[in-house]
Formats: sequence, C-alpha cells, structure tokens
Amino acid sequence: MVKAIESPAIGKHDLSEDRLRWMLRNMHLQRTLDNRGFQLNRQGKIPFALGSEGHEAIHAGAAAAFNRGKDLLVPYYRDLGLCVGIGMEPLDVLLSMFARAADRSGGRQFPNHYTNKALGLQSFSSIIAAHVPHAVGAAYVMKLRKEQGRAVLCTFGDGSTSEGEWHESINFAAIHKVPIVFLCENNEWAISTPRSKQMAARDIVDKAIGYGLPAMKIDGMDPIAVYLGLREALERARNGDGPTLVEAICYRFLSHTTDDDDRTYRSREEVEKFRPLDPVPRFEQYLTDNGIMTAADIEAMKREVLAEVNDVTDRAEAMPFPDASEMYANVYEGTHEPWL
Ligand SMILES: Cc1ncc(C[n+]2csc(CCOP(=O)(O)OP(=O)(O)O)c2C)c(N)n1
Ligand SMILES: [Mg+2]
Repeated sequence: MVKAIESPAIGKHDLSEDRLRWMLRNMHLQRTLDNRGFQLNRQGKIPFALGSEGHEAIHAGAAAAFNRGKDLLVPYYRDLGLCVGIGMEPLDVLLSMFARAADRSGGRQFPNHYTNKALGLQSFSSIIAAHVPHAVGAAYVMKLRKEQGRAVLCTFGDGSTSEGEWHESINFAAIHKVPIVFLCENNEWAISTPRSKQMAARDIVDKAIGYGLPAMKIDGMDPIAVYLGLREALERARNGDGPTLVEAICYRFLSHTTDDDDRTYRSREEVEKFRPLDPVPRFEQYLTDNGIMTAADIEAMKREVLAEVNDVTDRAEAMPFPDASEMYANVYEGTHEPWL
C-alpha cells in the first residue's frame, strides 16, 4: 500500500485548539533554538550547530502522535523539534551545544545527539543509518516480549536510504513485522548531494515496495498531515500489524551545518522557490484563518519563547565544563543499564 494524504489536512483531524497552539509553540521553539545555535557559533561560543529550518512541521506532527511513556524514539541529528516535542527540556539543548558537565552525555556527545532514558529518547550516532538496525532491534525486543501498545519511531534523512544498513533493517523489520515506524524526512539534499544524484527511484516510498512494506507519502510542511499519517502508522505498529515507511516531504532551508556553505552547491533561486512552503508562516495562517489564534497571540507566543531560550542560554553558559578526569568514565568501564 503506497498512499498519499491530501494536504493541507485541515478540518479532518481530532486535535484540540490547545493541541494546535502547542504544535505552533513547538515549531517556534525549534526555530528559536536553531537560530540560537547559529548565533552562538558565529559568536565563537560553541564549535558547531545544526539547523532544522523546514523540518518543524514534521517534528511537531510526529511529536503529537508519539505516545510519551510508552513509545521509543530513535531519531537522527536533525530532530531537535521532535526531541523537544516529546518532552526534552530546552536547557538540555543548550547544555549539549555548550558541552557542559550537566549535559546528559556529560558534555562528551556530539551536539544535537541527545539522549534521555526517562523520555524513551535513545542515544544515537552520526553515522548515517547506523541507528536504524538499533531501532529495529528495540522493536524486535518489544515483539518478543509481547508488549502491546508500544512502538518505535525511527527517523532519518533521504540520503540515509542509500545506506546498506537501512535496507537490511527495513527488510528484517518487514519480515518479522516488528512494531516500528520508519519516518524519512526527505529534504531534497544530503549535504551537497541532491536527491537526483542519490537515487534513481522517483520516491522513497517506492523502495518499500521491494520489501513488502506498507508506505505513505505525506506533506512534511503541514503538521496536521504529519500527525495524521504518523498516528495511523504508529497505531498499526502498536496493534501488532507491523512496520510502515512514512516519507515526509520537506526542505532544508539552511546549510547542512555551521561547517557547511550551501551557496557553493545550490542556487539562491532554488531556496527561494521553496520559501512559500515554509511550514511556520503556513501554519500560522491556518490558525489565524480559523480563529484559533490572532496575530497578537502569535507575537506574544514568539516573545515568550525567545525569553525562555534567552534564559536557558544564560543558565547553560554559566555552568562548568566536565572535569578532564571524567574523560574515560563510562567508556571503558562504569555502569551500564539496558535500555528497554
Ligand atoms: C556512513 C556515513 N557516510 C557519510 C557521512 C557524512 N554525512 C553526514 S550527514 C550526511 C548527509 C545525510 O543526508 P540525509 O540522510 O538526507 O539527512 P539530512 O542531513 O539531509 O537531514 C552525510 C553524507 C556519515 N555521517 N556517515
Ligand atoms: Mg536530506
């Protein structure tokens, strides 16, 4: 089954007005935190930052469909908004950027590589698609233990679907019908490699057909469409009906990271062509058109988000770095607890 959800999915959802406002706040929080990372990098205060501008609707919609306290999230580095959306504190984002000792990885993990066991947010690596077999393994454990009502949500970019590990994982998950949803955040680029140089298939959902996996392609610039698609796919997994591949179409508006300059490989015209699809103003328009928020409400929300981000920036910056004596703690020795 390959299917598309019409977008915008407006009027066909069960989300309360409070939940819709929460989604917009999540999107603003993500963008504000992203901007803060780029600012701090340019000020020379942090070595590296990564933006997810253009992915906000995917993150808000997926977070709304995620079942906190039950589901497991195995994300990738561009998922700041999704991690915050399932409950990660903005302070943790800044502690990761500043590499402070109070960071959950002790200030030693790469920025944007979050973890939080209590939230079911599994640590992952930068190696493209290396986390996908881990996610499938976790879902296999859920199946072996006959745990109903739980699922794994595993995300990755379009480029990751060219990796051997991705194909092996999808194949295994489909054969064993493990409770997992594979969410591809298709932003057209893998650093400087456009999708046309990454794969000959027209759509990423096409790859599911060869593995006998249900798939759906959705508008990743519309948080409601993402919520509806993910809710359906996660429910299927939680009910024991196996995995689904969801392809969410979005666009990467910024350079890959602060170490990259996208002007060297793509035109400004291309970036501007996608601007009208920017999920943040598009969703604001929906909320004001439907009388859910006024322009003044949105301005107040943005000010409140900025004040929170300013506060956690100051707090994180004031905290100490890890002590050098901690360098090898939990690397070659130390406590180890299983995840599930
Ligand atoms: C196995 C492997 N090869 C190459 C890299 C270098 N690399 C880091 S991010 C990236 C692009 C991945 O693109 P995509 O999966 O589309 O995710 P996006 O960054 O676009 O969200 C590459 C090639 C890597 N980290 N791991
Ligand atoms: Mg990509």
